[in-house]
Amino acid sequence: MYKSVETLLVDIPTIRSHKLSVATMQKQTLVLVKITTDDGFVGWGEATTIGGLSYAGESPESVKTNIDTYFAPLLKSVKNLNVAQTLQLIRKTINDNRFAKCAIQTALLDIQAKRLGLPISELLGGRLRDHLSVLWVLASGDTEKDIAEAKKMIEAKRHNIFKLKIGSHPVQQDVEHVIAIKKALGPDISIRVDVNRAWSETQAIYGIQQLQDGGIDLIEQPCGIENIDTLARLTERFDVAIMADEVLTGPASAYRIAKRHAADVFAVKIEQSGGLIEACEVATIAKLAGVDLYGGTMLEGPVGTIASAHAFSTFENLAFGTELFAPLLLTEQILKTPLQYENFQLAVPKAAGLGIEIDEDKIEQLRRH
Ligand code: MUC
Ligand code: MG
Repeated sequence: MYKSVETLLVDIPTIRSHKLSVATMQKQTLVLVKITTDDGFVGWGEATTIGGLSYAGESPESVKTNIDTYFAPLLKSVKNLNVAQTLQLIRKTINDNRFAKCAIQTALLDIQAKRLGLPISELLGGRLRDHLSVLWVLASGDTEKDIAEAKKMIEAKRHNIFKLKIGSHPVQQDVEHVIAIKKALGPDISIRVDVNRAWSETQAIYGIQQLQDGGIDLIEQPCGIENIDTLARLTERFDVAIMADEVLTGPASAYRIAKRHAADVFAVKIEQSGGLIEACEVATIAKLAGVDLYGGTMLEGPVGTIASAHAFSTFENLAFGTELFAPLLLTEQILKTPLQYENFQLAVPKAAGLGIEIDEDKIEQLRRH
């Protein structure tokens, strides 16, 4: 059934340095998985992460090793199992490795959807929208450069919502940076912040109060992930929406966070969830618990971005939009036809499978050997 499973590491410089509290990126390493079947179908998936091991517990190199050593032989041994049974076998045989599991699941769904002649969204219950709102992340590390970048994006009708990466400077300095950008862009532009776990609870109380007073709309993962009580107390204390990101690692954690009402919003990510199907389960838990949704990214290239778009297109309520902007942060194009970003939105492809065509010659030029 599955003839080959290849994992490719593709290094692509970013258009500028991208500064998070946990890492400063000058390039992104796309982790692409290509699965080929005996009867000639090809499926693609992605397991990209951020800053090696500085963001999460899987690195590009560990994903490649684990797929090549464990997932690939298992998949090649599969006989007469459908996709659901194959995914169940993987879950039973391999612990953790959510990013790798997501890439494999994406490729299997890509193959299945191509077989059926349908977009992947239709295997996930069916899309409710063909376009997704997409914000831009300002993370140059310089207030004036961020303002100029945002103004260009608004004028080009590319993005009119911005997320600011903070947490690498003293709290007051970060707050002043955010408020200066909010003032420069005006009341109609939504500004959110992502602290990426950098603040203690006391720092968070001090920082969030000022951000709330300054008209900021969303506070993402202000504190560490070890203790959801902290997040719950901040959610209870402030009117401004508090969003769970790194702490949200799939359906089981979604259930725990929702039960405790430790966040107003979930940043759903297909990789953090362990796959598109699990991301949809996270969305259902959120719906039942009255938690709003936001479509997150691990800064994947076009494969992971479009896989995410298919999943997010099925969510009933996507109140905070998405951040599926990362292909635009890369200096190289790996698709034959670029993704369609227009009028502040990304189009969800309608062709079968993921609905994108990979430029394999380009990947061959860029991949690590
Ligand atoms: C994160 O923590 O949200 C998403 C956008 C970005 O710039 O970094 C990622 C990770
Ligand atoms: Mg985040």
